[in-house]
Amino acid sequence: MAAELLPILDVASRRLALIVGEHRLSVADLAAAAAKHRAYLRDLGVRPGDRVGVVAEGSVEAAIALVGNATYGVVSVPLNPKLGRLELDHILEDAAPKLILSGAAWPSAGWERPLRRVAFGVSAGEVGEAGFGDGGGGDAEGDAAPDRSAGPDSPLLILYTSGTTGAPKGAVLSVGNVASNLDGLAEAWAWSEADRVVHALPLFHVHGLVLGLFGALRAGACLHWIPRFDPRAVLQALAGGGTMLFAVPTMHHRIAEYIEQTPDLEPALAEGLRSARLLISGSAALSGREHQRLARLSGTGVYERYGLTETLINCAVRVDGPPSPGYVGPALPGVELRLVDDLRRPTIPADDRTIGEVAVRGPNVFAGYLHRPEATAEVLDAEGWFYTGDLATWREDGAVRIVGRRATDLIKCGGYKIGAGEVEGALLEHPAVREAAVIGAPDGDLGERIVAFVVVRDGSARPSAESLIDWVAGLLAPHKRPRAVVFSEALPRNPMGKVTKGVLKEQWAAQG
Ligand code: MCA
Ligand code: AMP
Repeated sequence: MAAELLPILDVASRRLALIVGEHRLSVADLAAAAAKHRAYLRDLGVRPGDRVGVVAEGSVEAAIALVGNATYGVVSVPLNPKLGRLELDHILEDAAPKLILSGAAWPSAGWERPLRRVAFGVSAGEVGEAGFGDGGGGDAEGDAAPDRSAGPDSPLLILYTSGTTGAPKGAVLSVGNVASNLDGLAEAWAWSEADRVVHALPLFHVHGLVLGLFGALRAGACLHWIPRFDPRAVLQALAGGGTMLFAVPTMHHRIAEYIEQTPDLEPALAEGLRSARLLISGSAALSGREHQRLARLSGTGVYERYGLTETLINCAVRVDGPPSPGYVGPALPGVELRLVDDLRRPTIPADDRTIGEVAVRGPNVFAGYLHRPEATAEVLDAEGWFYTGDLATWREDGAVRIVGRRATDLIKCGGYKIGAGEVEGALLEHPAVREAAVIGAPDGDLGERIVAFVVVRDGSARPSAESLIDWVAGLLAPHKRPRAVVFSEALPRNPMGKVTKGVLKEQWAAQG
């Protein structure tokens, strides 16, 4: 089954499958690279079902490793190459990968803990060689065959995701979760082998990895992956034949700004957004203002879809109708969705007004968090309903409008989910910090920006805001760093002693 996730790799075709920088891999090239990768793992003693860490850096090698792992039936644990010490320690302990595949530059200097690190199995130089892919999908001597033994319940990925409290949890996603979800999306988006997806997302989260890499390949389409986001590079890729764009709202915002603020932009690039057939936004809400601006710049507008790491994509605006600003569309085919009240009863009428929590059920919903049955039981009930924590209304035609989140301690910054507690924990490790509270403040570019309120132990030895920001960026992935630090004498607390984050938000809004 793991090999069946990407059936395109069974046919040694010369069609283009993957573009990364100067590398252009045909389907046959990618199939041969995956076969070589499997043989490499096999010779290292890795077997289907084992867990393998993949440092998901911005390189063609990393993309090949993730595809190769999927065809071999090993469980990938994609790692942000910039994970800080606290997160990496935790993930390695929790997921205990048999080995970690990475480029030579990882981990960065200063890492002391032993790691079972090995180089990627296929180098970028090799895939460019003439005739590399002529052997097809795994028939050459010494290659390891694709794994066809596992069923839809076999784990495929463990993706770490932040929660309101504690360290990130490993969401275990199966082959069936991914395959069924991608097929639902293919239907909603009329996604086919005629498409070329463009994206500039990291490969360690659902959006870039599951939708962008596996999704494009499963649909038989080509992926043009830009490992480091740059608005100009995205426009060039679209103008050069891209038909679909996957991006988080921050990227859409920056693309629009770039077009509007570059007076001498080549007309061909300015046309990039217009030439794509489908612009998709997800991972966070796209504001009405951005919807309007992008509709003007693209002619078609942006289609939103909504999901979570634990459930993959739940809703998508269908491409057989117009974009629907403010709505994330109806549930995907195969996904059951309902809105529930505070007691988790499905009492919320489809009146586009009454707010409830989104609950979903279906083959897209994960099996649980690794080693965390209690955390799993909090979100997944005995009947298979997953409670998302997202608040929404819905219409009679099923269209869902996300209006907020239950937890104030979850922040979406640039499309990344960040638990306030994790950032507070990192700040509290600083010797000068006595108390810390973190909020997500509205931000036109990032959606929300992380603002830290800090009480120091000794007012006469106050560290600079920059040094505290750098401190967090060293312990955690840099995207979890505060963008601003406010030093306070004391934190506002309620009678129970809990920090009142609402007061901090008001304080920030007043001073901003
Ligand atoms: C900055 N950097 C630092 C520091 N400050 N490094 C060390 N110390 C510091 N103090 C580094 C960063 O690591 C980064 O390096 C570079 O400087 C720029 O960082 P930053 O300013 O954070 O980047 P940005 O410009 O704000 O990034 C915006 C972005 C990014 C490109 C939109 O947020 C992004 O890629 N978002 C995608 C998130 C995503 O994929 N979410 C999907 C989740 P370097 O450049 O070398 O890295 S899946 C999901 O949500 C569900 C399922 C769904 O619905 O999709
Ligand atoms: P993650 O855990 O990183 O997978 O983030 C999942 C969360 O992203 C969801 O619970 C939502 O809060 C948010 N999200 C994803 N897509 C959208 C969207 N189109 N509109 C609003 N919020 C979204």
